[in-house]
Amino acid sequence: MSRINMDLTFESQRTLKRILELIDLSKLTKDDLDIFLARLDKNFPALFAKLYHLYGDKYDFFYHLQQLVAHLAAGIIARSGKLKKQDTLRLNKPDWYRDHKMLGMAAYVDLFAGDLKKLKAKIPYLKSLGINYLHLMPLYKSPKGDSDGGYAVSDYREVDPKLGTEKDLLALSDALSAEGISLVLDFVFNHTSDEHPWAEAAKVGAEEFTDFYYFFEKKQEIDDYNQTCREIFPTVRRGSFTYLEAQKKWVWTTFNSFQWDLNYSNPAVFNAITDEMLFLANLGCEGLRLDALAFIWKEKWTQCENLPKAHTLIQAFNLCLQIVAPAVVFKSEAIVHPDEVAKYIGKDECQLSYNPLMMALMWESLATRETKLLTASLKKSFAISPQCSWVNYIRCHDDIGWTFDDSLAQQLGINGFDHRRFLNNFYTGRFEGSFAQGVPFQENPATGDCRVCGSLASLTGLEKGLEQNNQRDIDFALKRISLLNSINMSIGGIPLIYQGDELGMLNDYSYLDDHSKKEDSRWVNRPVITEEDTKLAEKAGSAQFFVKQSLQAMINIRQQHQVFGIAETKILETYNPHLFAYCRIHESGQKMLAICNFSEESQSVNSSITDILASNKMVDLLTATKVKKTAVLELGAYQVLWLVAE
Ligand code: OTU
Repeated sequence: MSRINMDLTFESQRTLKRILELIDLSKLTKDDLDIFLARLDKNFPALFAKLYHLYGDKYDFFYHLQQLVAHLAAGIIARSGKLKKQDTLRLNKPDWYRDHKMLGMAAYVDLFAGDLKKLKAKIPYLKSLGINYLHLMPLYKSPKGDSDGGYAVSDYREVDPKLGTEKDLLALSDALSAEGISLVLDFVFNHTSDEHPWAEAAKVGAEEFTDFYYFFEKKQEIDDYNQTCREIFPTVRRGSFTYLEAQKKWVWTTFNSFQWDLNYSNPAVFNAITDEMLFLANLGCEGLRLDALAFIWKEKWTQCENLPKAHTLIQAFNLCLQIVAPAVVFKSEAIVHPDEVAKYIGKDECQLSYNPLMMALMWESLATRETKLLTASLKKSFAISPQCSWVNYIRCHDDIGWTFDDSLAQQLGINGFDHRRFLNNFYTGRFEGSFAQGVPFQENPATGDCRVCGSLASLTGLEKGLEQNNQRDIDFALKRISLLNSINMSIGGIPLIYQGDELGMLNDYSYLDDHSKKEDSRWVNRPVITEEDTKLAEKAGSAQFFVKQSLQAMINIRQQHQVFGIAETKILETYNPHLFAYCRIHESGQKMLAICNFSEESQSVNSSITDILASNKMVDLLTATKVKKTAVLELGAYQVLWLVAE
């Protein structure tokens, strides 16, 4: 083992030396050259090892490596002085994303603001909320009509003309950074649209591009793969392949038929996509969301998901960023089994990751009014590297997938299959007595699998409550919203608010009238946010006002206490099936104990749970009231306590 490593290190150094002699570095300034060489010195051996592992058996490996180093040099040249300063800043404070002031929002440019220029005008709104991380949904050129909400990219370097121009994007990026808001962009690198120039070239048989995607002439080939691959969009088409009439070939399409999977077994694809990635980095974003990253490596007779070489690839991309744009971090979008989610998280891979397990199980606990699965699962999976951070969320632009660990559920007496069916029924209103108003997504008749769509407010019961004008139901829904928000804001990680959820926006069914959207129920939770919506949340007494105010109050508390930032999270047992509790422990010794009631009945907990605070006198940060340590603590319906020692 060590011998192989030693050899690779030696070979990497020798290779780098040769490459540097061959490529033109004359366009780099003296400073840039120094930086470039220093970063290569640090990162090239690892990059070489990864790429050798992926592509070492290709006869033209060296050629591609040389091209890559040339691209990296060009990336440094293209990076602005301002961004280079940001690189230094971030390198000196690498854990910036764990700060207690971090607060994210995910938004569609058009739905949230209209276009990029108008979005600039919304910066004061974002600032008033406390947002300092803004994820803009894909804003690149994409096919007319259905483009999977922009996730079918036709050109990574061209802004969707509906939204503006590259100049507008740069202006926005500057304006955001001037206000201390980190821009996060999508890196849709598993696939391109079938209208991307690479796809167009492949269609007409341009040799260089036929290996950019996975094409198959024999049906047997795709039948083989379909035996082991999970179907992601089964209502679009069965299996993972699309037949191209004109070419008389199948093409790999994990998602929609117009989204062609890139072939990363081809080193030219790695290089080409690295170029696109560096372009995005040089626009000034500080985070790249790695879309559908679980699918990027394929091998026959496997699930073609979460394969070891997918990790190698992401680490290689990460090393390229370390060399050119170290201010930029990766966010993993792995909506998969929790053990697999964890594998993408690491300083050298993805520094940030969505937390789909907690998201799904908060909804699970709301439905069951029980917290055993949430508690046991987070006890097992919440802790990650202290150099990394969760991005916690309640809702996003997608569906809710029930990605919990079946074997752990089994230990608690829960059958995974039946439970998912129950959850799907509950959240799509098919379960009697359910408060939720959601819509099914991608029901698979073969497996019974299904996911759920709907806005935070509609899934928690606000839509039904308002419709029936039932104050009791409205109050419960508002409490459920606060409960979920409270966990998102305090458990540890960057809380990500999905646009409109801060305003208590309900489902939007207008997608049913749009033929390019009606088949994709995720549009139910992608409403246009109008001025009226914003105003309604300012109208004292409205349900929406309550949603916004209670969220804002939590944000304000979060910003005042470091314990919400770089601190350890301990998931606690409450010995009450309806309660969920955790303690945040800051290195200064400061602690915050959160206790949450997931039922509409009052619940009590033995006060020994507060021993962890080591004080008889406590304060609930949420209500700013003193709490005395008596034998039992009482929590009202859906009540949450944020206890600290007085
Ligand atoms: C992502 O999600 C995006 O978030 C979606 O909006 C896109 O449609 C999709 O990729 C394709 O670009 O299937 O329903 O198991 O769940 O990566 C959401 C992982 C999705 C997938 C996830 C994907």
